[in-house]
Amino acid sequence: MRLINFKFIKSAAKPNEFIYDELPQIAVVGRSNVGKSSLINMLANNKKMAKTSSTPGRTRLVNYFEIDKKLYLVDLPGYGFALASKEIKKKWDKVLDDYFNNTHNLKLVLMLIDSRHLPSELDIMMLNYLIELNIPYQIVLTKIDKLSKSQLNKNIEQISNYIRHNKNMFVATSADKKIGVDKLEEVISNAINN
Ligand SMILES: Nc1nc2c(ncn2[C@@H]2O[C@H](COP(=O)(O)OP(=O)(O)OP(=O)(O)O)[C@@H](O)[C@H]2O)c(=O)[nH]1
Ligand SMILES: [Mg+2]
Repeated sequence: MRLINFKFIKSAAKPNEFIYDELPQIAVVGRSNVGKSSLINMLANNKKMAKTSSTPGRTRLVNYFEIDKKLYLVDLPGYGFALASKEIKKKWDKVLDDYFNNTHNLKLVLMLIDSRHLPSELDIMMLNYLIELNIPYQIVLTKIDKLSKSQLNKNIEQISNYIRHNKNMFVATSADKKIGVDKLEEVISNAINN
């Protein structure tokens, strides 16, 4: 399935602002700066769809994008922004927790991990959280353009051993080089048609 028409619907900060209609939702999570918004822009083929920033921690809200009147792609707040105050961190975690606990039409989470690094403690926490809540997820590696082919293969091996997930299950992406669009479209269409 091709994803064609992206439309920004709204930003939400709390459960009474979330969207609960019948359309399936696919959420994008990952630490601050991992490339969530850039990935959405890559899929939308529009660099201005989701706000990206070199300043980590900009997307503090749940941002809903409707695609082809078939689904919502949801840009979630990044976790683990080192410079955020405790107060802000608490609020972010709460937004994530609220979103996952209240969104019953959530079909899949795209869990983004930077291909250059081993997953952080917070990534592991998020992964365990998804497993605990029984939420289907897809591991997506980002920024692969920053690595050589051999370094990428090495990192994929290490990351897969580290989190004990089969490396064949990873989707490797680059928003810069537009790598991974077909695979992501396939993953998303499978998720909403199940
Ligand atoms: N080279 C390269 N840079 C990328 C890629 N994806 C994202 N970036 C850069 O990484 C930075 C962060 O990207 P964002 O998409 O804003 O990250 P985010 O996960 O949405 O961050 P928050 O909203 O702060 O949680 C930006 O400077 C992007 O240009 C990629 O595939 N390749
Ligand atoms: Mg963002």
